[in-house]
Amino acid sequence: MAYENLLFEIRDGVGLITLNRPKALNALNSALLTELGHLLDEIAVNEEIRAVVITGSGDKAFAAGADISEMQPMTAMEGRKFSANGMNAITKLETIPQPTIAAVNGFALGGGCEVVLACDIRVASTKAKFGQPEVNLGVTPGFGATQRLPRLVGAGIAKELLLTGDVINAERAHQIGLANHVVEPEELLNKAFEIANKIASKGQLAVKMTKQGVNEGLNMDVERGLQYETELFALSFSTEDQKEGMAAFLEKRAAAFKGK
Ligand code: CO8
Repeated sequence: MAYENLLFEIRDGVGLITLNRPKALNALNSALLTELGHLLDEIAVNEEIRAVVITGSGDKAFAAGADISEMQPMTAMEGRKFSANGMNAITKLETIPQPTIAAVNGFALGGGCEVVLACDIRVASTKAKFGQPEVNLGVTPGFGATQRLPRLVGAGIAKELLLTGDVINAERAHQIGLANHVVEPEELLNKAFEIANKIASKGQLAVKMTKQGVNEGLNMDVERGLQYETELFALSFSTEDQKEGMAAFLEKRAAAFKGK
């Protein structure tokens, strides 16, 4: 499928998605969000792709939020549809089997920050800025921030960001656990790909089951989560990768995983 608001390429088993509306600071309109949902559906079933990096085009923004000019005249029901479309696409980032890494190159505000929150790992450039400024516009977040931000950084810090609309820099984002790493702008994609390539070199079934274990476990009580981990662990022994990974260790050689 051809995309008008996204760029996509595959580099050695790592998918690179670029949000591509630079004139509007990559603001997320309906067309972009629909395309993102379709692209993630394609990625989810593509076994060639073992990790995904997502970034914004241009040097200013990852995404400066949902598209305000599209949203301004909306009725409540139109707003609901807009939110559901975005929620659907952004939740796919969280639930596709492959790990996702946000490479935050500039403003990640509102819906842009919510895309970042749905990724598994976040790398920020020193130029990145994060915030949930929805209260400045008289609306609540609509693509997951009230739920994902407190789970990531704790309710107290999340509420301060959500209720004040404050924009924070990369260093503060790192301090609160919103960014895993902060690097110079020219190193951003290298760092994101370094992590993605490392993940891509591991046993892929184990990688996917581990992501699933964390995601599903966060919605369970600890006892059921631990039981779920036991089941995933058992399941990993049904794979060729488990036999190969452990044999390679014992034979003191690198494992040749097949993702089977
Ligand atoms: N939507 C639409 N266009 C935008 C957006 C946006 N979110 N952000 C920037 N743009 C456009 C500007 O209108 C401008 O267009 P033009 O050149 O045609 O005038 C162009 O991008 C460049 O922007 P600026 O001139 O404003 O650039 P500055 O460097 O002066 O400022 C900022 C950069 C600080 C990032 C500024 O653009 C800004 O504050 N943007 C809006 C940030 C914001 O409030 N984001 C949150 C939006 S709300 C949201 O995301 C809710 C998500 C949930 C939705 C739920 C559905 C119901």
